[in-house]
Formats: sequence, C-alpha cells, structure tokens
Amino acid sequence: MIAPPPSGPVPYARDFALRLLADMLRIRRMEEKCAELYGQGKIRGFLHLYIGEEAVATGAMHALNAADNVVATYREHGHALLRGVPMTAIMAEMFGKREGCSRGRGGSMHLFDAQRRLFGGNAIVGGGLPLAVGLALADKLQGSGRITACFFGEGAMAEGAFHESMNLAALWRLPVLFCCENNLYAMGTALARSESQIDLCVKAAAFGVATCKVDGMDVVAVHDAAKAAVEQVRESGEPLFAEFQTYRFRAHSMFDPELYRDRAEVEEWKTRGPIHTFSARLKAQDMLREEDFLALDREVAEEVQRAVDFAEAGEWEAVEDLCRDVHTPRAGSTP
Ligand SMILES: Cc1ncc(C[n+]2csc(CCOP(=O)(O)OP(=O)(O)O)c2C)c(N)n1
Ligand SMILES: [Mg+2]
Repeated sequence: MIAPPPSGPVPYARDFALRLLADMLRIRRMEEKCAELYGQGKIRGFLHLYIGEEAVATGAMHALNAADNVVATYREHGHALLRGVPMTAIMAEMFGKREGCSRGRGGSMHLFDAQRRLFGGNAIVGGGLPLAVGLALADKLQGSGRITACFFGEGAMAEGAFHESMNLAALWRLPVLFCCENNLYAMGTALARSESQIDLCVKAAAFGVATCKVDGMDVVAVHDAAKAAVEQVRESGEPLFAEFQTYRFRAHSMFDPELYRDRAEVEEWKTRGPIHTFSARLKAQDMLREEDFLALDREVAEEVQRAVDFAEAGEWEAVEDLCRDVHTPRAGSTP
C-alpha cells in the first residue's frame, strides 16, 4: 500500500522552495531529452534514467557543502547536475564528445568531476561504497571536516561491498552519509524476491550505524532529513544510513521490457510524483502560480537546448588518442 501524496505547508522561504522545484525540473527535462536522443542514436550505450526519483538527489544535494565528497551510481545524472557540473558538459559526455565532463570516455554511467568532488558515476553495483569509505578515511586522517555522501540502490545492499563498507565505516568511525535510494527494484528483481530482510534500516543498524527512513518522493522530507543527517555525521564524525523510499517511473535502463511490475503499480506511484506534488503544495500556499511554473519550464527547456547544441558541436576524440590514459606510461617513456 502506497502512502498518500505528500501535502501540507512547505516550510521554506520562497526562493529556496523555487530552487528545489527548478532543480527537480532540470533533472527531469534533461533526462527526458536524453531518452529522446537515445531513440535517435545520438546517445548510445547504457542509459539509466532517474525520472521519478528527483526529490532524493535534489533534497540531499542541497544539504551538503560544496567541499563535501559525492559518490553515486550509474543513475547519477541528477547528482552530477546538482553538484554543479554544467548541463553542457553532462550532455557532451552522454554523446561521448571530448568536451564531456569525463572527456567522452565515461558516458552516462561515469560522470566525474574531481574539482567539484564528484567521484563518479560507477557502473558496478556497490562499487561506490568502498570508494566512499576510502575518501572518508582520508578526510578523517587529514582532519578536513568534509563528509562523504554515498548514493546507491537497495540492490547494492546484497553485495559484499556493502557489508565490508558499513563495517569499516562504523569500526573506524568515518564520516560517511550512506544514502540508499530504495526504488524497490534491482533491475527486474523486487526487493522481497531477493532479500530475507527487507527493512533496510535493520540491516544497517546491525553494524551499529544510526539510521533513518525517509519519504523519498517528498523533497521537503528528504531535505529536512538530509540536513539533520549531514549535521550529525559532521559533528559526530560517524557514519549514518538514510533510506530514501522512492520509485523509478521509467524502465531500469533503455533495454528493459518491464515484465516484472504491473502498469497499475507504476501509475499509482506516479500520483506521488515529486514535481507535481511539490508544485501543488507551493500553489496552495500562494508561492507559485501556473504561469510561474510555465516560465520556469521554458527556462529549463532553453538550458536543455543549449546543452544539446553544445554536445552536437563537440568533437570526437582523435583516433590516435584513444589509448591515451588507458595504461600508466612506464617511467621514462613518452605518453
Ligand atoms: C556487481 C554488479 N552486478 C550486477 C550488475 C548488473 N546490474 C546493473 S544495475 C543492477 C541493479 C541494481 O539495482 P539497485 O542497486 O537497486 O539500483 P537501481 O538500478 O534500482 O537504481 C544490476 C544487477 C552490475 N552492474 N554490477
Ligand atoms: Mg533499486
């Protein structure tokens, strides 16, 4: 049984509330365009859309400092965008162009920006978790005051890397905010079909880590919980596990006939869509008019178009450079 859509007053200043709305819309429209471009063969390879889950990245990323570390999965377009990676560089990366944030080498699953402390984009389920623990260990040893936010799906919690990472983060008291994006499915496998313990917080608590369970379809709930969690991790220097309960509206990736779930289930979750429920709350509070929403949507559409134009105009890497950086050059050899 799905909980009723989030309602009630939005406890933020209008500017901040509109920022959250704009960011969710930027992720949504950018990805809708990516799906279209995929159909045209402009974007190739794997493409995992975050549509439906936007409240999680939006609420959580706004709770972090720019100096904090972020590690994400292959469903990371929104996290990269809100970390400040320009949409132009993201789109160029999707196209595989040299102007992309990973120089066209990574594609959709490997958006990366060391300067903005976005450490992937990782195609391996659970692959980001040990990286997050390593980053947090470095920060602890250096006394940097940073925390590391690590996003992963509930499917990653069946991986050994999850258990090893939680254990070491707890044992060594490392400042990691584990953000589980529980969208109920790992590709075609429903959580209850593959896990004996489906209360994810119980699993995390077994490591002695503090936990919280959050409505991931409600950007207000996500942001409030993430802010409190970030503060707790920063002050205590210890890990915390947050489960964001969410749902993806699209297929797992572009190759997925979706035989494992009913249309009716998807439609029911869509009634809890984070963009329209948040807009409705803002309208009810006289913080947003329909014309404001339409103007915002037009602005976002222009940003998306600029990103596509930039990617189209980008260059392919020269063939003779394709092997560069694949292996570390031997000392003394020319790269
Ligand atoms: C180690 C590993 N095993 C299997 C895969 C294939 N695979 C890609 S995505 C995925 C499902 C992961 O589900 P979840 O962690 O819930 O994230 P979601 O896709 O739902 O965001 C699987 C099994 C992989 N990429 N890496
Ligand atoms: Mg999942």
